[in-house]
Amino acid sequence: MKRRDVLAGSGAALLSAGVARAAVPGMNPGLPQGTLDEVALATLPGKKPLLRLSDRPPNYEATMDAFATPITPNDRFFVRYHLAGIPEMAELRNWKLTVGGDAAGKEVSFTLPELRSLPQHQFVAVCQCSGNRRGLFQPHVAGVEWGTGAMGCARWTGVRLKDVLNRAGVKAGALEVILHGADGPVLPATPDFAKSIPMQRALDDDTLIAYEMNGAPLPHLNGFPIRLIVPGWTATYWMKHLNQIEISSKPLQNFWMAAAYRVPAGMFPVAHPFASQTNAQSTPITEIVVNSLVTNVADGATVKPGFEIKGIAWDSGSGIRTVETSLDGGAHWAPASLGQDLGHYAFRPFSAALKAAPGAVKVMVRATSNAGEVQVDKLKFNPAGYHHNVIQTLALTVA
Ligand SMILES: Nc1nc2c(c(=O)[nH]1)N[C@H]1C(S)=C(S)[C@@H](COP(=O)(O)O)O[C@H]1N2
Ligand SMILES: [Mo]
Repeated sequence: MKRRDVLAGSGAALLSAGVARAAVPGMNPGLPQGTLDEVALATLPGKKPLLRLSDRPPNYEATMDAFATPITPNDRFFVRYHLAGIPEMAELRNWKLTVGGDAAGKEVSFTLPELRSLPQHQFVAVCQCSGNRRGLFQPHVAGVEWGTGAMGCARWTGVRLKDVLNRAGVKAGALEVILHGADGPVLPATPDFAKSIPMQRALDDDTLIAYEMNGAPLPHLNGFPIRLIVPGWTATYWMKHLNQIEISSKPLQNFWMAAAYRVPAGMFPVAHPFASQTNAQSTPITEIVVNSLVTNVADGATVKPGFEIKGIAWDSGSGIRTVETSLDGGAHWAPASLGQDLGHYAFRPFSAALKAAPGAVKVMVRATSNAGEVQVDKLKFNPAGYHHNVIQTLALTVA
């Protein structure tokens, strides 16, 4: 039996019951065969069916139709955990946030009502796992073999992280803000999940502690009662069940900063480098790369003449300038129409009529950000499988 089956609890029972399972329709054929064989639609408490990649910890991605709207519904939002010790709702209701650390003026704590009494802010932003599309890497790399659904876009409501930090007081030598969540390892030997962000990003007006997602309390598995929102950065910093913040004069040195979530130095240029965690070889993954996804038709489908291709595009927060389609292998590009603008951190819908004669056609789609960043023709290979934003090509038949 494979290790994943052993760990998967009820999933393992299903598999060993000898249920012959066909691959879920619409799954990207570029995923590793083992993933195509094992992934199933499954329902977590409070959620509609999602694609289950693992159960302990729960790693479930959204199905493509969850992206038909630029806001992803809470019950269809993906779920990603590193560790399987997730506190129950009853425990989380007695929640308290403490803020301290060696570069804090004093230690302070907040109950949820106290937090809610601070000035409220909200915006729409994409929450995307660094490893979204890892399963499409060629050659395949180790890690959760995500397809295209380890992401979602929501309206987040909460308070500015800087307002909370200022209650404790930020001393002159403050370098990083360290974030802890209430979840933890099941076995004490596993390193606890803690992350840090640079001071500049922590004091940014757009860095929020959110208590609402799309107008409702955060779902249990998306971080109830509060999580950090670092719009424009990949979701590894978006600490769920946030219960402890340290204002620190030293860089956080743990597995999750020093070994995981790093990309080769210089491979992905960013506007604001994470200097205190960068070395000659590598740097933490931070700003999301420009990307797009066709959401109303899967590779290999047959469509009617004049079919309207629909999808979403997003980047790290400059906003989307254009989405274009090409029917001739990238020699010519035609602009798609952009839809509703929910803010520069949000999914931007697009649509384009497929002007192709009956028969086989290969449709390429690429997005360009307002910062001038374009999706790549060729994968920027990195061993951890991050930042996959290769131009999507769909083989369609018009009939
Ligand atoms: N407490 C806690 N927060 C966390 C994580 C985690 O394992 N524990 N994983 C991070 C990662 S890597 C991702 S991709 C997002 C996933 O957010 P979601 O489960 O709400 O979709 O949460 C981030 N915050
Ligand atoms: Mo992630």
